[in-house]
Amino acid sequence: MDGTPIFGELRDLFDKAPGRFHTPARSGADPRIAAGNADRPPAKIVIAGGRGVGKTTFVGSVSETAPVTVEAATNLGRITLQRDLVLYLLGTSEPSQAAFAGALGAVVLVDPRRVEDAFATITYFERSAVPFIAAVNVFDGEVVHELDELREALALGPDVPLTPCDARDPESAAQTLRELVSYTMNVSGSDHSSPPEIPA
Ligand SMILES: Nc1nc2c(ncn2[C@@H]2O[C@H](COP(=O)(O)OP(=O)(O)O)[C@@H](O)[C@H]2O)c(=O)[nH]1
Ligand SMILES: [Mg+2]
Repeated sequence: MDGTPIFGELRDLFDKAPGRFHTPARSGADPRIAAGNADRPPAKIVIAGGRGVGKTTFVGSVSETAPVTVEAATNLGRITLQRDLVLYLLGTSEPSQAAFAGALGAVVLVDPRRVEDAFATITYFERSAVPFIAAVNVFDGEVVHELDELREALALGPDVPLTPCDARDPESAAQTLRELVSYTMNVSGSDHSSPPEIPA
């Protein structure tokens, strides 16, 4: 990322809680995600939301490699925070995936012009053990002036962070990841090491 220290704060967050985000390999998990350094297994963040909301753009802008398409409409990106700490981003519009097991959190991207596209994804994560935040992808450079209205339209719980983001901008995407990681550390009483319940 051109030497830009955009991941500095993210790195610091992980360092504040060593061991907190281990994502042990689970049977059935995608081996490309489950495989990793034995010292610190890779952490996984899901970038979710409806079609065309900017998931691939987000994963691509903040990852050190071009997103890899692992199956239809699912992209994988990678951020090496430290030599032994790799963060995988899984961009997908299909929420009910076994690959979500062990994810440390999810960013649900929202297109402010069609918020209803995010309903199913938000409901999915509300019912799962995966903590999530919502990020409004600011299309057309328009500042999201009515975050409160959007929160209401999305029926977001009062404690779920809602943040504007520009998926095309690495700094903005990295900031969104920082907010998610910071939020997962502050959610009290939840066990983030549990996989989400995958509906049959
Ligand atoms: N103007 C603008 N266009 C965006 C932004 N994010 C994504 N796009 C465009 O929206 C389209 C859909 O984005 P994509 O990342 O493929 O969405 P996905 O289906 O969720 O993976 C693409 O043409 C992107 O270039 C954004 O923040 N602003
Ligand atoms: Mg895509």
